[in-house]
Amino acid sequence: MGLKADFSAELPAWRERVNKLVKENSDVVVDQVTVGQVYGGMRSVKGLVTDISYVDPNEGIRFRGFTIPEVLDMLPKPAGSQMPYVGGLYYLLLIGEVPTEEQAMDVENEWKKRAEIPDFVFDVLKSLPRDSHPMMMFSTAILALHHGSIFAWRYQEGMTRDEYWQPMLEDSLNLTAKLPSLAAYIYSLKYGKGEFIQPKTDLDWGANFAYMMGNPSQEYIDLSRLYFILHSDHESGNASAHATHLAASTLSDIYFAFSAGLNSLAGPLHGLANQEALRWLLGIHEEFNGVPSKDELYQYAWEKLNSGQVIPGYGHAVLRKPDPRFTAQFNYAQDHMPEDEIFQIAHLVYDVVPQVLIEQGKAKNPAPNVDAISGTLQYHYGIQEFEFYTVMFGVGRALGVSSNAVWSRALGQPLERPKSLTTAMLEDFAHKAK
Ligand code: NMX
Ligand code: MLT
Repeated sequence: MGLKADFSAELPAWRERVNKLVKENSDVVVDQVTVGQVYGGMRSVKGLVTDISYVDPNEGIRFRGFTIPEVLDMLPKPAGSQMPYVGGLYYLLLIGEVPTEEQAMDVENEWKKRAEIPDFVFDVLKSLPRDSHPMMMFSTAILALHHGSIFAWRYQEGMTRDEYWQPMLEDSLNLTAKLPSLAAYIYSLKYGKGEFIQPKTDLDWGANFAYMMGNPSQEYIDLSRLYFILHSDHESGNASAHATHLAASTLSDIYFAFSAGLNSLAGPLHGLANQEALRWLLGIHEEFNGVPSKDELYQYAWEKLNSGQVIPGYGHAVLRKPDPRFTAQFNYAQDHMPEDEIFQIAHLVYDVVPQVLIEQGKAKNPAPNVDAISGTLQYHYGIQEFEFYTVMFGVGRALGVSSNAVWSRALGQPLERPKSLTTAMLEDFAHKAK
């Protein structure tokens, strides 16, 4: 059938379901908004919809209804590999069903056909100062790729709203196909790693990334697949997904929209926390000349909090238990690198920091999120330039946000435009409520 035909087959039932829901229930109240939420980053306000993933505060992410262990177990895997094809995950996110090996390979093959990056994108990257943050380089390169947007071109030519999803899917496949090479190219250019290693046509998307990063070991190939799968989606309210959705809701194409998403991923409260988390673990290693005792770490964590800093990798806007994306990477590290001292520190931090945050009494969630451990594994496998980790987060995140963007087009989701109020109006609400 192929991905496009499978998507096409899913669509009529979804359109009917959504049209019926909205037509018959448009006035049904889903949520109320408090002054605290209006001034508090809209935390927990239910105002978005996606069927691609859902984050339960206690259980964590489910992709299309499946937990992370289920996804890792059910998706087709290359022979001899512990982790599945990333193409299989993209199929699951887009179509909503677990793919057969043939369907997963269909996505992988589409990616191979579309992987070539135009030369001018490399020229743009080469023209940037070498001390640029790699997230700026990545986001700039994505914007440059807009030049080839099929959606933008078809929109100018004229097409019906029902057709919007088709060029959006084409663009999304074209975009995601290029990301492993683009990220690996930025890595080799920025950190002077010598001649860029060209992708190999016989490797899958995840394996090619590991190969181009200069570590084609089976362990790093599997870790790369795991990393991209785990970072792909986290429902639609997180900053990078929401920024992508907001930008795309103006009918801008996926290149403009994903670049917007990346720009929000680049903040330390979001994706950049992974580099900060590793910086903090390495700082502990340096301070104590190795792995500290529990008491020493307890004191150190308090000093950090007392100096007004956050503990990177801990806390979450939605989650209230350890993030299963943390657990999956923690288990991988436990299996493959238990002797690594930075991992041992990450383990100790996991034992000590939640208690410190509970005692401080501010964070609603004292548990680790995905960023608490991801850099530790990358560092172990030789990717030691930790500014680069958010680029890798972005490569993974593209899978989720582009799947959402295609579905938004397919279901005719409108321009997003919530209403703002003034402080005086909120004071008035407060006054009347008393
Ligand atoms: N260390 C210190 N203080 C914290 C932490 C933490 N890890 N987490 C929350 N707090 C504080 C927070 O700064 C806030 O303080 P104040 O009232 O003085 O403003 C208070 O606890 C209440 O915050 P919450 O409601 O628990 O968290 P919120 O939803 O506002 O923010 C995060 C969520 C993730 C931004 C926050 O927990 C944080 O800053 N964590 C550290 C950075 C991090 O790990 N970010 C990565 C998130 C995951 N990702 O991949 O994007
Ligand atoms: C994410 O993966 O986007 C982060 O965990 C942040 C979030 O969900 O708010």
